[in-house]
Amino acid sequence: MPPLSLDMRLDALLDGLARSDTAALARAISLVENQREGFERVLSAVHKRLGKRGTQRIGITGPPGAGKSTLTEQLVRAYREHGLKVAVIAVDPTSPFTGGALLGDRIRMESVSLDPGVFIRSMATRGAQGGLATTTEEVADVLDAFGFDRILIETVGVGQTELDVAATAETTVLVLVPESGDGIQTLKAGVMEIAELYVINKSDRPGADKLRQEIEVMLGIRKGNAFAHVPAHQGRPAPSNRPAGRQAVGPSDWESPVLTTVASKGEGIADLVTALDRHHDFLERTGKFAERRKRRLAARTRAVVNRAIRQWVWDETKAEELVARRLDDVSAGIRSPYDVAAEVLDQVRNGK
Ligand SMILES: Nc1nc2c(ncn2[C@@H]2O[C@H](COP(=O)(O)OP(=O)(O)O)[C@@H](O)[C@H]2O)c(=O)[nH]1
Ligand SMILES: [Mg+2]
Repeated sequence: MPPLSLDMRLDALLDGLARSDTAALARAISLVENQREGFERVLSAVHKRLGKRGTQRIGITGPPGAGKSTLTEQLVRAYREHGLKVAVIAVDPTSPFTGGALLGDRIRMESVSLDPGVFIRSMATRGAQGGLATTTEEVADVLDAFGFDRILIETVGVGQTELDVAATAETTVLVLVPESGDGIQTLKAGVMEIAELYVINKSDRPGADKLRQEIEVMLGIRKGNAFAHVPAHQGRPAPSNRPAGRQAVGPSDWESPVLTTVASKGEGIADLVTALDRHHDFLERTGKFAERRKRRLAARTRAVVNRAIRQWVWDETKAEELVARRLDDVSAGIRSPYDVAAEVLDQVRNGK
């Protein structure tokens, strides 16, 4: 028999996905993760099955050791008890190899990973040209189309890449611990703002209540004097001590709840599930779900164009050759990288 053509192999893969074959799912994810030939066709085929079933994508972010994996495992259990199928994507931008630092988490998740209604996948930087966030989102699409009801995206920490990854989910949970108390002011700008839900895990330890109050004050949920020193925004008096720029909460606003959990004992998980459902309903009810989805699809289309252009320029035009030819000049200071880049662009524009 002659070897199967790429088209035939992709057809078989898509058939397998349609038949809910888990082996096909694993192959499809590898194809997408490593951007191997034909991955765009798979994603394109998968797209028409998205956005119809009310799948929830949940980002779980926070400093290392906060208990994200423990919490994720508990959420998986809770959702399974509700009869929902759950996928977990564990993302580690610091590890060059898939699996690396997350192996420990994987082993711990074995209690849930033998369940066919659960799918766990680690992702690292490998193959993620054009951004780990885009690749994560594409893998989530495959899982979504396959029929998982909840997709949990856990990151190892709170670096920029991890925040970008978490932002691809429509609900982002920031997990902190009582020990974070002294640190929340020093957390990188953007970390505290990203979350729709705050979880203070390890609340079996002292300081959980204090941290909750601090976060609530910071969010403007609770009156306090944490922002007393902040001048009213643009001369307007800040209503009820809300931080400048934060509006009073109306029906179309979401007030991020601050929950406490003891993930290692399963405490507070039911409330977390309820809060996650509430946020999902909120997004649907206010039309923000559709709005966000559209925004993300526009961003994705741009990202795909960027990735394709980049690949095309370096793999299929003579750009690389020109760079190599000019390197001695650049090194000697005769030409700058900017001169050469302009020359590359000219060459590409002229179809060479
Ligand atoms: N005391 C206490 N320990 C916890 C709790 N949740 C998780 N841990 C422990 O904290 C450590 C780090 O948890 P892990 O889930 O790996 O954190 P991650 O790095 O954020 O994923 C593990 O030893 C957990 O058993 C909790 O609620 N209370
Ligand atoms: Mg972890």
